[in-house]
Amino acid sequence: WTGVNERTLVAVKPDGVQRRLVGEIMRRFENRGFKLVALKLVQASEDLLRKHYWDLRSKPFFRGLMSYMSEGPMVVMVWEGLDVIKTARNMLGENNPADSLPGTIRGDFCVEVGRNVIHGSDSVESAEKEISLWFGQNELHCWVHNSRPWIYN
Ligand code: DGI
Repeated sequence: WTGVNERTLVAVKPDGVQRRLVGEIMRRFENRGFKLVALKLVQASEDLLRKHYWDLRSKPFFRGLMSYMSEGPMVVMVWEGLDVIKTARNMLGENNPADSLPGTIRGDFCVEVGRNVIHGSDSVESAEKEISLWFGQNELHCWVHNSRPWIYN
């Protein structure tokens, strides 16, 4: 069971919460076999969002992105499992929903990059950074997934 402890940060953005997609999105991650280790509803501060999207600070859409992400609460979660970072990105679809295949979250639920419903970490480094930004150590739960032997061989 090496590698099954990989973690990623997934966040349902304010549009996803408003559009009542939280349950549907969580169901997809549960059904896939991933383990939920942290979860909260949060109205992100500007400071937090700035840190989260620091790499995009010089992009022309940055101000719009900050305001979009502040428009309401988000559901932020950490999912754990084998290759979860890459698999979650595949489940999300492409950054631009128009390039996202049907069956992916963005491919099924949105049409515009500026309202693309969900975030997922894109690498081990960004997952670690984002998880520590959004969650305290005591909010990350260690528990045994009792279906583990039926998901991993
Ligand atoms: O990791 P992703 O969310 O797939 O993509 P990213 O880290 O390059 O961009 C982060 C978010 O920034 C993305 O989910 C939506 C927004 N964004 C990225 N490119 C554009 C954009 N927003 C607008 N309006 N226009 C863009 O070209």
